[in-house]
Amino acid sequence: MIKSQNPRTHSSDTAEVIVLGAGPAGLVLGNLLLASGVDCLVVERADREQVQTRARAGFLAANTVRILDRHGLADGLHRHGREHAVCEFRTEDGRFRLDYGALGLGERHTVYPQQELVRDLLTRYLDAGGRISFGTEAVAVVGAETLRPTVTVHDTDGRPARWQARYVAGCDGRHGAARRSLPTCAVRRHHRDHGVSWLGLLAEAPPSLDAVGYAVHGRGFAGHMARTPEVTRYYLQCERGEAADAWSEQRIWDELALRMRSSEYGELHRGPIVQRTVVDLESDVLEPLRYGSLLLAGDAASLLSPSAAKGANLAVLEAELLAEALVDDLRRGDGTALDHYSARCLAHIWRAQAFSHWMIRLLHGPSGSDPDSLFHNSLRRSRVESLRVSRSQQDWFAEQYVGV
Ligand code: RFL
Repeated sequence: MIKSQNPRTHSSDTAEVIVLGAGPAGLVLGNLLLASGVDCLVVERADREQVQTRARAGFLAANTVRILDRHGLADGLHRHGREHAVCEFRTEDGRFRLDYGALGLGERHTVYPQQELVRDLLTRYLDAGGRISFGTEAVAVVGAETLRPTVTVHDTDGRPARWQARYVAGCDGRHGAARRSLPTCAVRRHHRDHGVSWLGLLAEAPPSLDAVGYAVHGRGFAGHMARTPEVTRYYLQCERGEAADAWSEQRIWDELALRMRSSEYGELHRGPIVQRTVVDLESDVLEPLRYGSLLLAGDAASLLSPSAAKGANLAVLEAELLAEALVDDLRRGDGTALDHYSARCLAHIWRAQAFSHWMIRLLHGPSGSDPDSLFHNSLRRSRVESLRVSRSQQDWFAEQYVGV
């Protein structure tokens, strides 16, 4: 039996929809299903504290805010989030700023740490009587080709159990049970390793500039993104396979200062590094996102490199599309939207992948001085220069950068 946070009167081993994972995708989906009276159960491997303190994304697209607004889930981000609309590029050819909020569709980001959004969504879900089982690992989805799929789990005490639903929503990320349960013959997996790694850092230090900073340097890329007035995310391109703790704090700050050319453009606000993680820049997309009664959303459906800051935004968008489709099917007996769910999401996913791929090529060049490296670096410089001088290129950038 499930030790759920809100047992209420539901039968504890069945639900109309079992949602795997309590990240942005799973919790938006859970809230929307609950609001439509669909009996759902969220299964989450981590405990509540871990779920609501994991620092990851922070830049919410305008459309993400609209979705959360539509469902009354945006109070926290309106209270504590901050609007953001400027990028600054620093390269060997100088620096320039793009006020992307005044370009393209005129949309801005809202900076609001992902863990705060997750906390809001979780609180809302539980307050509304939603059922969630923390500390419960989904092992596999069995019988997805039938109308009664089963999720096998290890419950909070590590005991095996089987829970049944009409649908299972795989929102359990790239390494979750949903992906593992898909027969290889039923899905195509597109995977690309971009051959670049970033050391992702969270510093207890105020932002050093009033813009997202993208620095291209002969020693590699460096990035700066505000999170809160006290916390800033930085990225440093590093060697593939390098351990996150191979860098001392002194070396991190010296390297960031060098690559961001702080002696020319202003010193960085230094502070303790409170989180570090190596991210290999990869793209990964599954097609289709449905196998019978199992549907995928968020990182379980597609993985993007953080270069375009789209992952959490796609997760929210897909969760809304999936909730609408499931409600149509379960409440109105109309499965049309479920049939189109995969194609609708994939249109957004590939657009985000294309932009993220473009960003990777804008921000990284080969390090050698052989003819091929020199050729590719000249192309990269030319791309940055086009962005600096071409208004139509800037409009395109702005639309893609904030859009999902
Ligand atoms: P999540 O957030 O990974 O949540 C999945 C949940 O599933 C649970 N889980 C399981 N539960 C039960 N059984 C299992 N077998 C399970 N396996 C996993 C996990 O514990 C977890 O709670 O996926 P979701 O909901 O799809 O959301 C995706 C986003 O989290 C992700 O795309 C973003 O964080 C990516 N990302 C960014 N996205 C943006 O839109 N803007 C950004 O600025 C941004 N910055 C980032 C990022 C990701 C980063 N990392 C860590 C790769 C910065 C970084 C450093």
